[in-house]
Amino acid sequence: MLIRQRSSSEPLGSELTSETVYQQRRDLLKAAGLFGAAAFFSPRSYAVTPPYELVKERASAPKFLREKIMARRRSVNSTGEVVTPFDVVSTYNNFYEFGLDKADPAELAGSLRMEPWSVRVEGECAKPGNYTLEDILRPHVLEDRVYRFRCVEAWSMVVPWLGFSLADLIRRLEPSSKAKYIEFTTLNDPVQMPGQRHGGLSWPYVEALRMDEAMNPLVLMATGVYGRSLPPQNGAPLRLIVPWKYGFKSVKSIVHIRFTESQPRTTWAMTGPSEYGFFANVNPAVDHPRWTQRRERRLPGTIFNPNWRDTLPFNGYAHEVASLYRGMDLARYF
Ligand SMILES: Nc1nc2c(c(=O)[nH]1)N[C@H]1C(S)=C(S)[C@@H](COP(=O)(O)O)O[C@H]1N2
Ligand SMILES: [Mo]
Repeated sequence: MLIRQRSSSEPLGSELTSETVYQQRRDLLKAAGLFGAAAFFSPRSYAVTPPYELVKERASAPKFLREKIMARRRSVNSTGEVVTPFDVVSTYNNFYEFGLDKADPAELAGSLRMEPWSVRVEGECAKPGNYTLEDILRPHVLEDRVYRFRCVEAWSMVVPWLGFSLADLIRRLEPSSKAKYIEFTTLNDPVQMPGQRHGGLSWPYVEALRMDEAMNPLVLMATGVYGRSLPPQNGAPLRLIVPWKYGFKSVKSIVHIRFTESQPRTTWAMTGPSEYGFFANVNPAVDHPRWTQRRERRLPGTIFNPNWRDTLPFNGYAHEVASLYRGMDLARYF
């Protein structure tokens, strides 16, 4: 019974077994000569899914969120890759509202007030309005989803996010036939966000997806990571995760959602139109003007071992998303 498919309702191995037990199981399989076969025939099997330790809830997250997180659906780490440690995921951040240095957000975002939190929904939809975070989350079952995450700066991580499909939220909001895009905006509050007091980007941070991209089941509205609520530096209490696009599309700390007919003006595409496109699909064949996108540093690395690896088209999610771009010249629409 060691080699088998796991259904998504079963708990993760990491919750049931310690690292040692896992290692013993691996050794046992190896001894039985089964490990290679298991890895080859059953990449999603229990035995070969790299486990990860869940992290204890530390923030004083709202009660309803803690309850939702406890009741979440567990899913499999289908990347087949080892996840990046929580310590790295929560201390090496891009969140320019809290400074330009990777270490700034972990140091400065702790003051972000997440209660109360609401999201204003407007534009081409039947259900506009002001939704509290609880309103937004109420009907959705949260799920652990391990995704590769690739920054435009050529580093990458593997992260166990916790959230629900954006498509389910969009269906609730009933976009009209005129809605061709969905736009997301980050909180704009220079009192809480020191980076907004010193220029940098034009605030607030805005990102958007074409509606068919947004409806793809991979797109996650994340509210947690590593089995706990999101640390503020990772975009608490609600952020987007679009795993086949460069990290900058995954907008943090969302307070505003708008359905539009025309393509929204997004922050990075406005800031550097020759360097950052609207689509921003991970594409090893299209270099950034200042560096190659062929390879990436998988975190954590060291100066002695930067852990370089080849970047995959659509960050390895081509079979799920390439059809969205059929007939498009991806060098032109980068
Ligand atoms: N509001 C906002 N969202 C943002 C950013 C930002 O600066 N502000 N940085 C983006 C970039 S460039 C990346 S790589 C990811 C980083 O997410 P992480 O810190 O959770 O790894 O967030 C994205 N979302
Ligand atoms: Mo990024």
